[in-house]
Order: sequence, then C-alpha cells, then structure tokens
Amino acid sequence: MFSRILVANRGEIALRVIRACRDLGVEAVAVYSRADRDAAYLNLAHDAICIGAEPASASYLNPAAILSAAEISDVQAIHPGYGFLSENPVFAQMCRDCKIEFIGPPASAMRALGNKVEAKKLAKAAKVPMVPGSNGFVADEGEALTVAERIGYPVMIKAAAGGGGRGMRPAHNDAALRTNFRNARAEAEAAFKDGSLYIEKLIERPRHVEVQLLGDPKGNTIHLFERDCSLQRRHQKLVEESPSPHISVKTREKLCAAAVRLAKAAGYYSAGTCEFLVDGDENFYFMEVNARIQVEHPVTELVTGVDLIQWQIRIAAGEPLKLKQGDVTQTGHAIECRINAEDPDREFRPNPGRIETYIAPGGPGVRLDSHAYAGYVVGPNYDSMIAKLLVHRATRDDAIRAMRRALEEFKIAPIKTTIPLHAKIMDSMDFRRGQVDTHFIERAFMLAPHATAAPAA
Ligand code: MV4
Repeated sequence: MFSRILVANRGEIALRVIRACRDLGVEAVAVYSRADRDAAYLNLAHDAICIGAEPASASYLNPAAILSAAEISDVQAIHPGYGFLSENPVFAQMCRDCKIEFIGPPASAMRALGNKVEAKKLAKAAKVPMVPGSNGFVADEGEALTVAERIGYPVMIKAAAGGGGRGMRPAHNDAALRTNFRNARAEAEAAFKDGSLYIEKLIERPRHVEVQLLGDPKGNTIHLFERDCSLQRRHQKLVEESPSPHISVKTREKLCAAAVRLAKAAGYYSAGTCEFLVDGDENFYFMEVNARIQVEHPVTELVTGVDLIQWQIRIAAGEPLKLKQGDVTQTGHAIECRINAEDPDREFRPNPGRIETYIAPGGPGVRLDSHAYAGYVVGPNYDSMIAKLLVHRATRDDAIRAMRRALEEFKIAPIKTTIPLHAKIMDSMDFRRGQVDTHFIERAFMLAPHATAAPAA
C-alpha cells in the first residue's frame, strides 16, 4: 500500500478521498487554490499545498502545479477525483512518467473510451447493444439523409466532441434534418473546434441508467449494479438512486453483463461507469463510458457496502481485486440528492455567499458527503454543489420518506439552495411512482397541481 497520496481536487470529493486515505492508514496531501485556502477539510490532510490562483485553469487544472506539489511532498500516487484532470489521458501519462501512480484507468483505455466513435467500435465488438445509427461520422447533409432513410425518423444528430447534451439536435423529417444538421455543425465547430457529427435513432423519453464497474489490471472485472440518474435538469443530475425503479431483474442482469464485457474489451481497470439509455420497453443502448469515479458513487456504496474509493486506491497500489462478482449484492434502496447553492426560483442561478446557518441532517440511514459548515464561503469560481445527501433504507418508499425527513432537518441559510426543490421532488406522485424519465423536471416543475401530493406519512 502507498504511504502517501496527493488529492488533486477540492470540495466534497477531496474530503471523500481524504477520508478514504485515513480509513486505509495512508497519509493524504491536499492541494488548494487561493479561493479554498480556508476550507476546513484541509486540516484533515497530513499536509496542504497551495497550487495557484482562484481560476481552475491556474490551479486544479494546472498539471505542472499539481505535479510539483506531488514531487515536493513525496507522494507515490495522485487521486484526481472527478472533473478537472480526472479524465485527461495526457495528465495520467505525465503522472506515470514522473513515477507517480495515477489512481484511475490506463491512459490507453481513457483515450479509446474518450472518443465516442472509438468507444462505439469497442462496444460493437463486445456485443453491447447500441442505438441504430451512422457507423462513424456523417460527412454532409446528403449522407445524413441517407442514414435517416435507412434507420427511419425521428433521429438525433450528435457532435462527436459533444457532451452534456451540447451539439445535440433531434430531427423528425428531411427538412428538419437539413436545417438541424447545419446548426449542429456550426454549434459543434464553435464550441469544440470540431464539427464532426454522427446520427442515431431518437430514443423517446429515455431513462439514464448506468452501471458501476471495478476492475484490476489482471482482468478481474466486476459490476456493482446500476444507478438510475434520469432525474436531471439541462443535463445536470439532481437525484440518483439504486436500484433503478424501472428495470426488471432480467434486464438488470443483461445490462450489467454488457458493461463488464465492454470494460474487458477496452482493457479497463480501476473504477468506471458504463452509461445506457433505456426505453419504455426496457431496451437498453450503450451511450458512453465515464473513466473516473463519479459524483453519485455513494449511491452504489450504500446498496453494496463496498467502499469504491478505497478499492480505487488498493488497485492502483497493485492489490488484486479480491472482491468476486458473487460477493457483491444490491441490498435495499439508496437515493442521493445533489444540494447546490443555486436559486431554483431564478433559473437555477448560482447563489454564492457565506453560510451562516448550517444544521446537518442525520439519524438512521442518512449519509451526508459535504465539505460545507457554518462559516463556509461558497465562492463563484467552481461548481455550486455543496452537499450530497443520501439515504439507504429497505424499500424505495422508506427511502423517499427518510429523504423527505432528512431534507426537512437540513438547514442552510441565508444562501439559496436546491433543498426545497428536492423536497418537492420527493413529494411528487410521479417520482413516488418511479415515473421519472429525462424530461421529468421540465414537465412537472412548473409544478402542475395534480402532480404533487401531501408529504408521505
Ligand atoms: C439521446 C437521446 C435520445 N435518443 N440519444 C443527452 C446527453 C448524452 N449523454 C445523451 N443524451 C441523450 N441522447 C438518442 N439516440 C436523449 C438524450 C437525452 C438525455 C439522456 C440522458 C439523460 C438525460 C437526457 C436529457 C435529454 C436528452
């Protein structure tokens, strides 16, 4: 095992990784930008090193600053968390070239899976179901029309370099396809300096279901079941849960087995996630692989009892994955609410400021992953997530009630947060029936009166 690890991130995930290090008896070295110099979690690390100015580009996204901090603090490994440099194969290789282990997958797998068309080729070879579409890029409108004729309308135009829904346009007929193809290309060129597009059959009202994977370099690869992340707004996840309320035992088995096949085909190791779209008939289609630990990983930790961050560290240190597929079970139901410092009444605008009141929820089945506290200042430089509130209970109904209770206990003032929005979601009949697809928020939250009910007893 390593004796010292550098945590190349901030906020709740930096704290989560520091906790995993302490649980393993490993020293954690934190890094911070000048904006985070007063954050309390820095005191839980063995050491803390300033890596630059407030903008992420000067600090958390600056490989030279992070590697310098790693060299002077004599660490054997770097944990990148999520976001920032976590999915950057160049950074992963730089670490390893400096003889510092990058706690994550091999750069080769990050490269292969980071490219959407490349990832699809791998998925096809591994017999993972995919949305019918163009095989690779579509050169021009003429070719787009030919593809649409073959697969049938409606279709979805996607940017190869896109993500989070950017550069994505539906088309229901030839005329719309011509217009939207041109628009999508212009948008992709402007946003990513890469106008490459591809086309898929449009999946209506899809659910977002993803499979957690864990593997070692020897090819021991397992899944830790699925998370349902369908409850999103503008491609920002708001609520995640496991099990998915809308797949059968049989679909779950097929979905998880497909994800494991893909990870093996890609030579993937460490933690990762395979994303699928699931339609109303439980057909599932491969979307992409996230080559990092994800924000919502604690949902899986709760239902499986497996500490994913500890395993990432153990695997990077060369330990074999002793955990076998048969050892992993999905027990009870877990839900996560992402609490953001945003004002839902003002288009979810970030709402930075000093937290004066902070009363944390607790009690049976509650987990709170947060770096915030009374006196903490939410700055304008980074994303606005300040807490992940999770519950784990025997059934989905029990979990929803526990979440409702925990949300009521949770007091943050005077800054605006998404806590009241989450309370409304927990009260909504559609959510309680598990009737959540990717358009739930847009549909229900200008809150139609019939879509809500009194809080569960
Ligand atoms: C789709 C789709 C419908 N049909 N692809 C959005 C982000 C990207 N990762 C995939 N996305 C979608 N791809 C086809 N062929 C609908 C979406 C989509 C979506 C997917 C997952 C979660 C939320 C979403 C919200 C809107 C659209």
